[in-house]
Amino acid sequence: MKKKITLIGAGQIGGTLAHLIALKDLADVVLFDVAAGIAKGKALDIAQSSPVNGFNVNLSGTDDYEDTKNSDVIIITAGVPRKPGMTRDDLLGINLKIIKEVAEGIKNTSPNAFVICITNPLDVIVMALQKYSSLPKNKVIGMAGILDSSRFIYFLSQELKVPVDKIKSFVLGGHGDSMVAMLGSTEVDGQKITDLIKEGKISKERLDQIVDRTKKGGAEIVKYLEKGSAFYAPAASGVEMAECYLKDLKKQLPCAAHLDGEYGTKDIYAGVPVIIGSGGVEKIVELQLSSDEKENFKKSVDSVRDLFNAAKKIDTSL
Ligand code: A3D
Repeated sequence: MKKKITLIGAGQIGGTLAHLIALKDLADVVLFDVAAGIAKGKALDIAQSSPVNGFNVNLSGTDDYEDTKNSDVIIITAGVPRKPGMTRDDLLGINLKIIKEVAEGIKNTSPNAFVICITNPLDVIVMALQKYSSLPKNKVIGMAGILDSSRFIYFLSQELKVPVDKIKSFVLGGHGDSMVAMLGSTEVDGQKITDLIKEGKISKERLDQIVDRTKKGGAEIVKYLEKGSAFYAPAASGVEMAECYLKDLKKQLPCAAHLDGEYGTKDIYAGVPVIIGSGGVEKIVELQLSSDEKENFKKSVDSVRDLFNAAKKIDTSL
């Protein structure tokens, strides 16, 4: 039997997720949205491309949680995206309310699902989702690090004229302006980026500019689009996580996971490398960080904690 992926939110990312999942023949797709027409319309439109693209999955749209029952994976994008000039944190109040509703909708209908959250502000919303739903922490995870790392790798590849698949890097911490590009773990064609600086292949200043562009990568797109935020790369990143879980690939991927002592921090979600397999988050990988990286990671986690404290003031049940 085909696996079942429910997409809560059938907006820009939701629709792109559905399309990518169908093209990969990964699973049947249920698109759920409070705007049921959008969910139904997008499901039908993508389904009508199956003769052209040759995929064989079932797609449907709904605004009834009963139709999402027993999903293997749930990917949540329900919420409001940024407008130009807004930070992700500005979305807290409105998206917190939406995520509470979603948690109520999924917790009893799909208690065994692997739940991937994409709604911003990411780390705080995924933490709230886990608390509201009481679903197991290793099955509730946030998508951000794959996207941030992918942006960084793309910018490096453009700068150094090296194909993206020859570059390895991680961007960790919270999905905000304090995210941390792990330069100590960044390799270009097998060489450490720090060695490339020593050899004069890239200056420290230029690398700092690329790191800064990565941190502001989402805002750069929001500014161009004027309405809405990035959706192609975020959707591709979400699908990679879902695929890794469904196919038990056990890849190491940077994701927002619940930390319980790892990286010297407790009871908070933040971006770290994890192994995803059929058990959900099977392991949190602890990288050796330089003292600078440690300090920046701590600052980033502190800003997530501050924002979660702000969330607790909005909803004291958290
Ligand atoms: P958009 O195209 O507006 O889609 C959101 C959808 O959510 C709309 O179709 C709404 O009708 C729907 N919705 C609203 N309330 C509910 C509800 N209670 N239940 C079900 N559906 C609801 O936004 P988008 O797809 O561009 O972005 C979705 C979210 O992802 C936003 O919060 C963005 O900020 C966030 N986002 C995160 C990243 C990360 O890397 C973490 C990247 C890009 C966007």
